[in-house]
Amino acid sequence: MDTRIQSVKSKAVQEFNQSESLEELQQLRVKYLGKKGEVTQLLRTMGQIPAEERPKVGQMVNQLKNELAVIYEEKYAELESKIQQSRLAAEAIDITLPGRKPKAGSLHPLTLVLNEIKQIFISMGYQVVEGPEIETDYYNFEALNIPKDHPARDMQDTFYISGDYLLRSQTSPVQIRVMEKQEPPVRIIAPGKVYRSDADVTHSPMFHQVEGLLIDEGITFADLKGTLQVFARAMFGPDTKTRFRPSYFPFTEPSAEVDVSCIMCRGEGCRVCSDTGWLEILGSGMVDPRVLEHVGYDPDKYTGFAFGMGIERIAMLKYGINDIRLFFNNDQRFLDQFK
Ligand code: 2U9
Repeated sequence: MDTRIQSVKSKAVQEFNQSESLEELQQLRVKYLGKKGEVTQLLRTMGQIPAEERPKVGQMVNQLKNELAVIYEEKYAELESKIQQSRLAAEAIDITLPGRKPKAGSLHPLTLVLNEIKQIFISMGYQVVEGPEIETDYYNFEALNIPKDHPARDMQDTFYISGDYLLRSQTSPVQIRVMEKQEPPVRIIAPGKVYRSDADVTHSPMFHQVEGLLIDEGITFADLKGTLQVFARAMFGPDTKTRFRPSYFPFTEPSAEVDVSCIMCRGEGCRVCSDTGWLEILGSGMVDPRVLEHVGYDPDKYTGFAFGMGIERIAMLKYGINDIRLFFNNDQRFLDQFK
């Protein structure tokens, strides 16, 4: 019996010590210490040995049982700590690595240009006013002296909604609303989205305008010229030349389109200005007396000038952009260039 106990002991001790996983260890516990385990079997065979030897053998088997239980506990703790160590090693974080910088956004090129335009006119005492994008026929056309049969009213140009409503094709209705509410002097710019049924590399069905309006006693075309000259130089550089060409708009008389000396070749002639040396930047004119009458201003007492420009056009000229759709595609590679 003694040899049997010794042989179970040495086999068990060796196997416990060699086990490499908790599962294996668990199986060994069942194998030796479980209900049908080898040590339990030893106790069961006690009946076959002489009665006087039983207490001693019983003691030996119990001692073996206790020894194996201790080895099991120690091995269990050792394996668990090994698992813990390898998990910690795998999950280790190198706190000396530099952190990831959050990617900073940037202002859209149209916002940059609009901010610049606003700042120039604010510095000349203008107020910035906004208004609705859905307008009525009256504010978008009638009050601006655009007669019913004018081409600007064609279904092709204007997006009609229903009945009397349409998407404004210019920001002029904003100025009409201001004039209805207040007496001169008026000195405002109206930036915002406008809509026209037109689409190619230089036209988008939605684009942005800034219009300006100044009404007071004794305002002349010289004030218009001086104001727009100051604007052109602030926007395109102090050496910028301006040129006023006669034009026609239903809401201004006389009217003029304004060119600046080409910002690429400074007037020498190049591809950008089609060898003319000039780039058109905006339209302008003295407010037609009929527009003043519409809002109840006395045209014998007050005169004024107005102008309008497309922000996309100004931005395309300023940054040398050749396709208007780049502004609206949200291509990060394009937008990142304006940081
Ligand atoms: C009122 C009276 C007159 C606004 C004006 C223009 C000339 C003009 C175009 C520029 C490029 C439109 O975006 S564009 O296609 N605009 O040429 N706009 S005068 O005249 C007004 C506005 C309001 C009460």
